Amino acid sequence: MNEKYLALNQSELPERLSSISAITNKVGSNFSNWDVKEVGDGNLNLVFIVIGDKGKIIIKQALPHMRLVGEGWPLTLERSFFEYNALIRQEKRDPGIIPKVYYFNKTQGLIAMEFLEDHNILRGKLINGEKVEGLSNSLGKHCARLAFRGSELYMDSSEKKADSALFYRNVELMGITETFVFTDPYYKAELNFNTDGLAPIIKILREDTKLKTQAHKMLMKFSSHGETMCHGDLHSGSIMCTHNDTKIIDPEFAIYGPMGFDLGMLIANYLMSYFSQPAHRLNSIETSTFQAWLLQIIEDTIEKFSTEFKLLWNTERKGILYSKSLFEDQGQSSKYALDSVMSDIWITLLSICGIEMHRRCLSLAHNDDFEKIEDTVMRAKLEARNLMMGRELLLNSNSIKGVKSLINMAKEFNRKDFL
Ligand code: SR1
Ligand code: MG
Repeated sequence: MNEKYLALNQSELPERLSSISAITNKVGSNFSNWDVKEVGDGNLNLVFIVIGDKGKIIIKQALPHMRLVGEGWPLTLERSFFEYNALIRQEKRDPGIIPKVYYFNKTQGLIAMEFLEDHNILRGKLINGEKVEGLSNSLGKHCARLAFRGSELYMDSSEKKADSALFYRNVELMGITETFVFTDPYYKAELNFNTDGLAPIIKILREDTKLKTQAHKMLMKFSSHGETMCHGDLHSGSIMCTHNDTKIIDPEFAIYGPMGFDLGMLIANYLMSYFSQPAHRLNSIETSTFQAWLLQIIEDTIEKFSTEFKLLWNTERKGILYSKSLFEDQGQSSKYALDSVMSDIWITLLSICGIEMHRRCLSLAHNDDFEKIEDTVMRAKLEARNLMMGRELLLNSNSIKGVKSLINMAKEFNRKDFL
């Protein structure tokens, strides 16, 4: 496997991986019996399930181009290096949240990891109306642990600086986010597409210079405020669940960026699921029941995040930021400082949430929550609610006080018709 990069395919994979003991230890060495399926449905990579006499494994390999667009959009294989490094850090900062990693090969852009056989992608589960026990607990705590333990609230300063320097080299994937998330939704970019009928809403968004300024204020934060390591792409397609267990996958977009980035993207994906529910449930009772569950998930996730972040603040704050030497050691409370940090995270979260709600309907990479709605008149009507709430979040992130206001706002936009 140390030869030049070559993309794997189903027929050649067994022989090519048969000499890697980290892999044969898991699936067995009788490679002629391996059953291999390519199951990747993401935007960037190949993903294989390999089943052998002894067990099953996932092989993820980066392609030298963007799978979604094709060979016309070349990409380096480096993202796999960043994904591997992010996985290691996620496991250290929140043990058990990622699939087990067995092997990494930089030249081949290849990671071998645990096959989460009983887990499914959260987005599909939400489209099907399946609830997940413990979802908010796992993800709220995870976002807090990743944010806190990757920052100089916790890390040794030189280690954190070295780590952020490493991840700042993930320029290609940062570039994708900078373009497709923060910029393309707000003008007629070449690769954009949208549901027919949304033109009046798009006009409102693209003519609003204050809105575009807010979006790029957040881009400045994203590209220049390396506060902590973020997963970088924490949407419902990067989360896998059983009915009561949650794992996070695909951190190839990992960056050192603002606290609140991951949580904002996650909440946006819950809100998009919320607004799309009328198209996926059989009747209004089912719709409102599942929508109520989603809003509860949002509320609980933010609550778990806050509680965990506060706990870490009080028990693990050993870095240079807001150090105990300035507060507790002087016999003073650090509550004002904590509230101020939390308030910044909240404003970032709301703004990123609004931007993610925009890009998933207007830019290149859309969500199945809306995309699977065949009736385009209905899709446009539901997307319009989502887009307009995204606008409200972005314009008024400073004045939305608390999660209850966010929940009430979602209910209000869910009742409105904009088209
Ligand atoms: C062109 S890549 C588009 C999107 O797919 C990934 O999952 C990220 O969300 C990225 O923005
Ligand atoms: Mg991904």
